[in-house]
Amino acid sequence: MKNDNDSILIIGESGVGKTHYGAKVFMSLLESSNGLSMEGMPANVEPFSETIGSLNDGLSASHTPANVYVESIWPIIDSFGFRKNLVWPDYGGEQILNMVTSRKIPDQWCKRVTESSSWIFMIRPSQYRLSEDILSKPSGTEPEHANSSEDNPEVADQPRLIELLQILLYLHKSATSYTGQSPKVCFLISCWDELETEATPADLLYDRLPMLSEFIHSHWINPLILGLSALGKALEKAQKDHEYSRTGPEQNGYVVKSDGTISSDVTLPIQYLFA
Ligand SMILES: Nc1nc2c(ncn2[C@@H]2O[C@H](COP(=O)(O)OP(=O)(O)OP(=O)(O)O)[C@@H](O)[C@H]2O)c(=O)[nH]1
Ligand SMILES: [Mg+2]
Repeated sequence: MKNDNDSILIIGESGVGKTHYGAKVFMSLLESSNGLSMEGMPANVEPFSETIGSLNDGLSASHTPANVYVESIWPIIDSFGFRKNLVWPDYGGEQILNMVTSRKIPDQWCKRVTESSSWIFMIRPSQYRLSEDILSKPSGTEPEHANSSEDNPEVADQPRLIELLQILLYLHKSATSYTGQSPKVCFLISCWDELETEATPADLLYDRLPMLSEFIHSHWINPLILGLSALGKALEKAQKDHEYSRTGPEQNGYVVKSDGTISSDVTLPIQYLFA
């Protein structure tokens, strides 16, 4: 039987955790204990195989080169027996930043945005500065992966993320104006373990990025906002975490549901989008 293809567009700037999440989803699909599982041979797994190898060794993997865009195709089955081919992308997050700062959308990205019916919009709060931080902290104190642009280094983080969402929504709406269908979106707050909070994902977003949170709530009546710790803890690139390696990546990592409860099934965001 032929499966339908279903593309989830993963949207996230550099360093939000796209590649590690992709690798973790892939590994979870191979376990039968989750709501979604792999049924059949995945195609083009290379984008994630290096990261899977690193995680098995208790190491963090590298940044994806800026010009790379690759798609892996995973034949999946859900708990009701529905099958599809999940098309999962990986790319260098600079491509997202460049679209916002240059306001030029490459044709391939237009196609991806307009043809996808579901988006996972990844946000890593520790990468962004609130406006008061910009006034109080000297530049140079940003985390390793802070997103900046040579063209426009000081575009504040929240307006930039809002502008990104507006561009994507505009593109999607222009292409689907006859159906009026807007994409299903999951806002995924990544690297949750580094936030050290008991808040629900929606409250955390409002607390850390209030302007972005207001924008999201003004556009979606009941937005799906979840937390994610793909790794469960921070890993180093050179220093192996033997405990992580011994227990295995499968035993680490979780999703924080809307009500603040934890699930070890990192495929939950996909299940919600497909529901
Ligand atoms: N603490 C913690 N760190 C994480 C988690 N997921 C990813 N990271 C770290 O975040 C950094 C960036 O993760 P990547 O998956 O490479 O991010 P990316 O979005 O693919 O970035 P680009 O390839 O640059 O676009 C890496 O150093 C990871 O080790 C997590 O769940 N918790
Ligand atoms: Mg990457």
